[in-house]
Amino acid sequence: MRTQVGIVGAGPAGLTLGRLLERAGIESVILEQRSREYCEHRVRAGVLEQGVVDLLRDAGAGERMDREGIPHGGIYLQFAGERHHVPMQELTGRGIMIYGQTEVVKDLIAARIESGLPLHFEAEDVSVHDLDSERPRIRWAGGELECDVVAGCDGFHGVCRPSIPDGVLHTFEREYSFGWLGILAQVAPSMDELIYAHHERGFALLSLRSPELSRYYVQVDHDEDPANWPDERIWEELRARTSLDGWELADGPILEKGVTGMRSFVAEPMQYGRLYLAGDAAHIVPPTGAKGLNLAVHDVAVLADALVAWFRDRDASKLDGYSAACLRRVWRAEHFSYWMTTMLHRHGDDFDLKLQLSQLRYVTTSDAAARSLAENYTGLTAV
Ligand code: RFL
Ligand code: PHB
Repeated sequence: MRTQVGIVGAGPAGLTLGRLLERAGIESVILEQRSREYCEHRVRAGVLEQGVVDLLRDAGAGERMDREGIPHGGIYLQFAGERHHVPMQELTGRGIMIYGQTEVVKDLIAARIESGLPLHFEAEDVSVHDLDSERPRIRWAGGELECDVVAGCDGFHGVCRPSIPDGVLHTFEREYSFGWLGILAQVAPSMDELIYAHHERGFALLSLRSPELSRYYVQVDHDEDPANWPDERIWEELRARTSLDGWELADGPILEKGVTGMRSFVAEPMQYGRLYLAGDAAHIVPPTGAKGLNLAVHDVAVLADALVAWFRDRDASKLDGYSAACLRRVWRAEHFSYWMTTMLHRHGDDFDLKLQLSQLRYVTTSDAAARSLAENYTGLTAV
C-alpha cells in the first residue's frame, strides 16, 4: 500500500488534517489504535476558538456545530466572594463556541467515511520507519504503508515522537502538583457562561456541553483516586467553591467521572526528516486556558498548507518552516495556559495567594488586562 500522507492517530489533529488534505486533493490514510466507539466518546475539550470554528466551517465540517454548538461572548472569573464578567466579544470582537471534542470527532469521522477515504480503527502495533528517507513507512499488524510524508498526530503517549532519534529533540516541561476531577452531569447548566472560580478550598470550573449536560471540574491532587469522590462529595465541594449569595449550583445524575493530571510540555523541533508532529504529540498545555484542541487544529492547518505547496509546486519552504511557524503560537498558548493555571489554582504559600488575588482584581478592573486575557482566550489572529 502507498499514499501521499500517512496519518497516525484519529484525534482532532489527525482527522482535521485528513479533511484539509481531502479538500486539497491530497491522498491520506489514517491509522488509529482505538475503536471508533472509543474515539467518539472520550470526553475532553469543550471550547472552540473563533478561528477553529471558522476553519471547521470552511472544511465543510461545521454544519452540526452551527446547529448545536452554543456561542459564548464571555466568561466569568470568581474570587473573594465576587463574580466578574469578562466580556470577550465586546473587548475583542471575537467569541468562542461550546461544542464538545467528542462531537467534533464524530463529525470528522462521519465526513471521512462518507467520502470513502481510508480510516483504519483498532490498528495494532503501529510503528514508523525510515523517517529520514524519501519513503518513510508505517507498519502495523494489518500491513505496511509507504508514504511521502508521515504526520504524527498520535497524542502525548503516541509512538511517533519517541521514534525520533535521541539527541534531536529538545523538550521543555513543567508538572503541576494538582489535577482536575471532572464530571459530566445530566443537569441544565446553572450559569449562562463558563465560570472559573478561585477559592481557598481550590479551583473549580463550571462548563457545559449542551442545554441539558453540564461539565464541572474541581481541583484535586494530581494522583487523586476518583473512588474517594462519591457523587455527594463532588456536589458539596462544587457548591463550597462556587456558591454566592442568592446563587447555588443545581445537581443531577453524574454520567462520567475522571481525574486528569496537568502538565506543560513542548518538544522542539516539531519535525524530523519526513515526520511532522502535530497536536498533543508535540505539546501539552494544562486545560485551564482551553487551548489543547485549538492548538492541535492550528498545527494541522499550517501543515496542510505546507503540504499543498510541496505536492502542488514542489516548494519545500513551508514544510521546512513548519515547526518554527507552529511554535510561535504554541509558546503563546503555553504561557497563557500556565498563567491562567497559576492564577486560579490553590498552590504555593500566602505570598502566591496575594499575587493571585491582585492579578484577578487587575484583570477584572482594567480593560487593558481584560482585553489581553480575552484575546488569548478567544485565540490570537496574529502570533
Ligand atoms: P488526541 O486527541 O490525544 O488524539 C491522538 C489519537 O492518536 C491515537 N493513538 C494512536 N494511534 C495509532 N497508533 C498509536 N500508537 C497511537 N497512539 C495514540 C489515540 O488513540 C488518539 O485517538 O490528540 P490530538 O489529536 O493532538 O488532540 C489534542 C486534544 O485532544 C487535547 O489537546 C485536548 O483534549 C485538550 N483539552 C482541551 N483543549 C481545548 O482546546 N479546550 C478545552 O476546553 C480542553 N479541555 C482538554 C480539556 C483535555 C482534557 N484532558 C482529559 C486531558 C479538558 C480535559 C479534561
Ligand atoms: C470543558 O468544557 O471541558 C472545558 C472548558 C474550559 C476549560 C477546560 C475544559 O478551560
